[in-house]
Amino acid sequence: MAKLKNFGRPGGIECMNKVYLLIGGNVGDRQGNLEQARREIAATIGSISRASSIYETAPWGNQSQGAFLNQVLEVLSPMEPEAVMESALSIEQHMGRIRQGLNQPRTIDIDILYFNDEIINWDGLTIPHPRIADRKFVLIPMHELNPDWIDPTHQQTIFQLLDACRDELAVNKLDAM
Ligand code: PH2
Ligand code: MG
Ligand code: MG
Repeated sequence: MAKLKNFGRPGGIECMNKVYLLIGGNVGDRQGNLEQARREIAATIGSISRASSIYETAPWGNQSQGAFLNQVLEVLSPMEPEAVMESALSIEQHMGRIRQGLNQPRTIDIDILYFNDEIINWDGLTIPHPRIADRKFVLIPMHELNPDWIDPTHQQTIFQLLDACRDELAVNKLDAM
């Protein structure tokens, strides 16, 4: 039965899914919150194989809120997409995130950008994340990690998406601190 749920994906413990996550927040101890999120992601979702620099980014959408810190993580996970999403939600919840609607300030947001090269449109779960191509705060750290990654919905590389992106909001690397 386990095989059924895993349809389309090879089995075996050596077959990890490559998952790109965006983490970010603009409330409280922003760096500390990213650090805690990384720790909890590594403990529950899978090992973090690569992490981008941390960027300070102007708020996209609702601009009357503080600047975010954002980071992209490459995670190797044995989990299915739904389980990754549930783990991400539970980390957000116990880190004190209160959902107040779209584009509101938050202590931590964990978004699934990519799950292998899969396109998933289930109730409540859309992968790739639908607004990657519009947001430099996602494309710039993703480009730092893997410029040649092909976005399966656009059939373009991250380099091409970044080159075409018209978002003008500030995205600045935090110096190593
Ligand atoms: N997340 C949003 C809305 N706006 N802006 C920045 N700079 N960074 C974010 O992570 C972000 C945002 C919705 O999740
Ligand atoms: Mg988000
Ligand atoms: Mg989110």
